[in-house]
Amino acid sequence: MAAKDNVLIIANRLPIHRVRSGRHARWDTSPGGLVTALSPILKGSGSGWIGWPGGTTGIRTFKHDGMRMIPIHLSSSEVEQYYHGFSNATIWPLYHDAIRTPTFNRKWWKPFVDVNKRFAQAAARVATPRQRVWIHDYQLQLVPKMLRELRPDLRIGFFLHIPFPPEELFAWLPWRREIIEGLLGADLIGFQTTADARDFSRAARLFTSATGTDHALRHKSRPIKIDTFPVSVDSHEIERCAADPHTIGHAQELRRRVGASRRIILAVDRLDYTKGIDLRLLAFEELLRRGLATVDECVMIQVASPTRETVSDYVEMRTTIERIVGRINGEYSIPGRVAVHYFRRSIPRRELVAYYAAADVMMVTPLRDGMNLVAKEYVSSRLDHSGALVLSEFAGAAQELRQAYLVNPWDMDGMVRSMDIALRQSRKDGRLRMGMLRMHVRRHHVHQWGRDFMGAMPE
Ligand code: ADQ
Repeated sequence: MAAKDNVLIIANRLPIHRVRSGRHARWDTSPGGLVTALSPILKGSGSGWIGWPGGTTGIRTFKHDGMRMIPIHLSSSEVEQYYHGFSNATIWPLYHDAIRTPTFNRKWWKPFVDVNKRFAQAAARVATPRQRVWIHDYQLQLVPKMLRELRPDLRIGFFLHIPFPPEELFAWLPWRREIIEGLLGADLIGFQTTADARDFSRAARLFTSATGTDHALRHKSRPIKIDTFPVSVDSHEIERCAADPHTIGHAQELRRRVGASRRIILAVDRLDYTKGIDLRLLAFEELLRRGLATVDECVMIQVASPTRETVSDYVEMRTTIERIVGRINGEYSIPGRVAVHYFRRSIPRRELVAYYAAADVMMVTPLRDGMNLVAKEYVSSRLDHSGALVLSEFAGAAQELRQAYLVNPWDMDGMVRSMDIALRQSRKDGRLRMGMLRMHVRRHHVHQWGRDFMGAMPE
């Protein structure tokens, strides 16, 4: 997007948060895919960004990286009920195929409505006449309708970063009509895949008075466009980073440290139960158990950044993962040859690209994922067209990255087979696949995604 596209962004989190070390404090990038996607297209644009600054209190509107940051403060009970509760224990599991049973707690609904209202009111206050407003993600699904009521002059877009569930699942939600009517306040609603867009349109026709097709709905005499905008990465920036001598040196150092002759199987995720980390580790254990690979030949590196650490499902999952890692290492590691390196931390972007550049096989095997940017980041980092991507059928990215080794993460035999094939792929086959994957991501980069979405908004 160019500077003239001055757009107002509304997202649950601001793209930065305050980090304290000793007596000093600095702004650091907020974790997660939404910020990774939006930051590069908005930097220096003069756009405003309305969001929660995390734990930081008492700050007012300020400038950062050429953007205007407009903080929305939440009380600790709102964090508990709107964020950890309704957003992350009701909507998040429900929209991810109910991998964990969603909690339907009536006490969380009002705080969810109240916080959505606060975001809408802030936007109504700062938006210029007829400005384009781009609302993001599942925490703010009521904002489009609320904002339209306050400011009918605005042009409103909404993008859902996570999947939209099939109607059989969505039907569980006691507040299903309110949520859909909230979204229908937008002029344009964007999804990651055609299946998400279709499922939303069906649910809208079923649970509200909306009429129309999978791409064009009418509700209360207003037209609403529904479309697919697969999110992507800043492929040129990642390529620049991968070509940097520092990154190349770092990748070589990583390979030397784990043993230069060993093949590296890498996985990078937020520590979330949707990402399938436990099943992936079990598949690696099975690969070793069957003797298809040895610790002399390969090593697995799992980098997992902590999130939502106070939600009980996340605490449980972390314990399970740590137990599996301990068991694999206890069984298979030998002196100087650790089977699984497990890093539970966020690592800086530049370092992450060095990991991608060092990895022979990248495992991206979520049980359900809106898109998954890690898959696209890996592809962008493979400047010499080497490497293999093993990708879950249930990541939105699988709709585009057809030359990856596609797997069903629930199918243990299939996972082991794919890992084995990826480790043994011929140089020629690997280069052919990676070449095509790279071509796709280079063409469909995140700047194009931003332009496509803004281009689909009403004039
Ligand atoms: P996420 O669920 O956060 O995003 P993803 O798309 O993979 O998932 O993005 C994660 C981002 O965080 C990537 O840029 C990755 O590099 C980074 N990251 C992950 N682990 C890290 C670590 N240990 N250290 C440093 N960085 C790490 C949501 C949806 C996705 C969708 C995005 C964007 O769930 O499906 O692709 O939004 O729309």
